[in-house]
Amino acid sequence: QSVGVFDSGVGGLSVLAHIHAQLPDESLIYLADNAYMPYGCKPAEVVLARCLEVADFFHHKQVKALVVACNTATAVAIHALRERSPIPVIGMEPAIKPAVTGSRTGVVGVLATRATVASGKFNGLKAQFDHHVRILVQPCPGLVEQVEKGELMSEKTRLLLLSYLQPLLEQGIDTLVLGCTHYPFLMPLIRQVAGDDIRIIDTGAAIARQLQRQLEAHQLRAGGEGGGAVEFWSSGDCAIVEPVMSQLWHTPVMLRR
Ligand code: DGN
Repeated sequence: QSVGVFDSGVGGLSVLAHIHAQLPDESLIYLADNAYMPYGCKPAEVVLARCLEVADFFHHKQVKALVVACNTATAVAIHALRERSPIPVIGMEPAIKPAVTGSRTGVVGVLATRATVASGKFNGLKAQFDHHVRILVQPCPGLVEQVEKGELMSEKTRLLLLSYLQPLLEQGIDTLVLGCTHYPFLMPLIRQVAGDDIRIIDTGAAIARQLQRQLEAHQLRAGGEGGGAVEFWSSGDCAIVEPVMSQLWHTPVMLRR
């Protein structure tokens, strides 16, 4: 039995990479829901309905656990997915707690999509910590699209990122939380713009550890024989998505639809 992993597009590959490294014997099925990309600027009902359809796809694949490798989808759909699903469902959450704990300046930045930033789940999380430090939240429309095009280092991406990061840097952040699974692919550019002194937190590794704990707790860990295969699916146009996935996965990907 495989573990299912999905995102609105290619961003969740940043999480998939951590899972594959942490649990190399687990077979994985990744679905990029490109036909409905981006989730980040759609109304919550639309994202929720889509997530339930994606969950049906994985139900037919008989996966043993589901990872929602998208902060936006987690923020709007994780409760509904857990309610309807007998298997463990693991979601993303911007890593505000570790960011706050480690901040020296007491000013922390969070980059995320508009939908994540507008969600009750995110605001509830933020409210737990913003007495201790200032949490500056920056929605970043357009960044997901740049990653979907594979434009990780282009001038257009750099200028967009600069416009989002500059105000945070001017207000003295020392820590930056990547609250969208697409953004780790922009790490080299974020480093270039933000400099070496800023601590950048990506949640992918923590999610992989959480998946491991859940699989162990439910006695669902792979036996070790013949596992470790990764299957890639997309609801979008494979001719467009496949090259970008191959670029981000650092290996030619055979995409199914
Ligand atoms: N990768 C998604 C996230 O983590 O929020 C965002 C994708 C989108 O559709 N905007």
